[in-house]
Amino acid sequence: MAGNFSPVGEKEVTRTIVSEFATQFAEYVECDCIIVGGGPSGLMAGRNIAREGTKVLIVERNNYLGGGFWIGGYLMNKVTIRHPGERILDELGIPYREVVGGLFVADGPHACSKLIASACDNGVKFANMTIFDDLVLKEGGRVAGVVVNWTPISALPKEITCVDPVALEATLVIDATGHDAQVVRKLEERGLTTTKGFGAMWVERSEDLILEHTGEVHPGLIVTGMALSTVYGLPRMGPTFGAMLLSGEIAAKIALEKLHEGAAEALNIEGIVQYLRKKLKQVEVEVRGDPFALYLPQDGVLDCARKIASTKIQDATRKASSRQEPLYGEIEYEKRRILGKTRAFGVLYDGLELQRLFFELIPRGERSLEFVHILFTNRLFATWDEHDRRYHARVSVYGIPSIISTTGLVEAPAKPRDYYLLKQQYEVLGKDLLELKDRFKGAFIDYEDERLTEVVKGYVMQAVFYSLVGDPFCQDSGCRLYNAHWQEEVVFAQLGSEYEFCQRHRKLLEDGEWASKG
Ligand code: 48F
Repeated sequence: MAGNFSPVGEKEVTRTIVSEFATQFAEYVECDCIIVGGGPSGLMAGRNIAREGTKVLIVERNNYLGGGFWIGGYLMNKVTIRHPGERILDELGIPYREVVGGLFVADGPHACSKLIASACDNGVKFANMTIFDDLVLKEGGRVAGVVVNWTPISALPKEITCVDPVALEATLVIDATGHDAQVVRKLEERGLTTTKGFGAMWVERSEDLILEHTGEVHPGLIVTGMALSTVYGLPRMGPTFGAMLLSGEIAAKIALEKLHEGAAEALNIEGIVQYLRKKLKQVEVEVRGDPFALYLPQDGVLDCARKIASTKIQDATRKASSRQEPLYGEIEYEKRRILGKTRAFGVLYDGLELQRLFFELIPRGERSLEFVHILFTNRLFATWDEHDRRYHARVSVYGIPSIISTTGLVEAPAKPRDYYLLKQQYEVLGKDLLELKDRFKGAFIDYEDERLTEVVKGYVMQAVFYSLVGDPFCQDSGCRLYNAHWQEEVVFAQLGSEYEFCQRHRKLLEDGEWASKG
């Protein structure tokens, strides 16, 4: 007899679990942010970071999420919050009651489940029953991910569980493991930091101190919640949770600021437009805005995301002849980027293919050299060089359209030779690379560099000259059209030289019969 439920059987159920889990896991092998610990501070941080469209994974060793937030203390499930923490209860829609002035109480299960639900609603993904085991450390000791294993494996005797862990990469990691401060402790084991161990209880002081100390403790690693008391020797606080929620909120703010570094924000488009109008008097200059928002129809987003994902360079030493079909996660990532919900980190694209894609976004009637379409992006791209048979990062690719990369400007031209020599030493010694950058301050263009707009003007002029005379470059190292390969050359050509353009190019600009629009 037919039942009420759909006629699907065991195999479909199993296949669904396996494939859905595998797809999600594969996607989250590379994240913007990994949070270790799904207690109140980790959940709050994750919720607020994911709310901005950022890719966040919470790694939790238990099956259940929530850490100590289910229970107030002494196995009693009423949680207390001191003012101003009730603001977060309001934000999450958690019912509560003021008991005495400034002290609020809520039901643990209600508060905790609402916080978990809000994290999920905002797009946080979870790897539960997953235990943090170690860190991924890259150049200069920067934290670049976590090594994890299944929790049950760590609980079994070694002789029956010789199972290697796996690693997940992230731009940022947050330690939200509570009193254990497991992530920071790993750094300590490696001699990269020290922890003090948490102090005795003092509720009135500890909450403020936790908020004050929330922040980055090491490049790429932020700490939130009770882990801070272990790191800095702050008093423990007992069963009150306002500081956990507010510390998570602060950690999210700091993480988002860090994640936004390297974006094109520092570029003053209006300043560039004024410059172009001054230099090219007869030319109409127009700012169009985000080409995806303008020219990509809603139903074209997925296809465009797939195409962009397939321009990703997997290996800088292998020329990609036929592109592989990108993974689901890579397409989703590009979709979020197109919709302006996240940014590119560490992804390298094929510049010429990217240009071809952007070409398709240009209105048909404008696909000629009469129009100088210039597109700014913070995507990092590269072009293949037959000489040494590898891809090289580039600041710009000229054509229709010309694309200029703000991250390329930082990453593509080589830094001073001494910098690389010292960098090797710093890496061997595990020293802070930021300190090294400080030593070379001004010698190269960096993220959020206030000289960025000025420098980009030269690249915009290269794009203009490409359209005008078919050659964007000049041999004169003091001319803004010089094709610089070293940062020192960029700084000289764009900022240091006594003249802007060489005689020939200046004359071309002055005499130019500009018929094009832009
Ligand atoms: O302990 P926990 O709730 O940390 P929190 O967010 O909040 C602290 C309060 O609960 C309370 C307090 C203030 O009122 O004193 O203690 O700072 O949540 C920490 C989470 O991290 C997980 C752990 O299971 C818990 O859910 N965790 C700890 N170590 C690991 C881990 C690990 N190695 N791998 C994965 N998860």
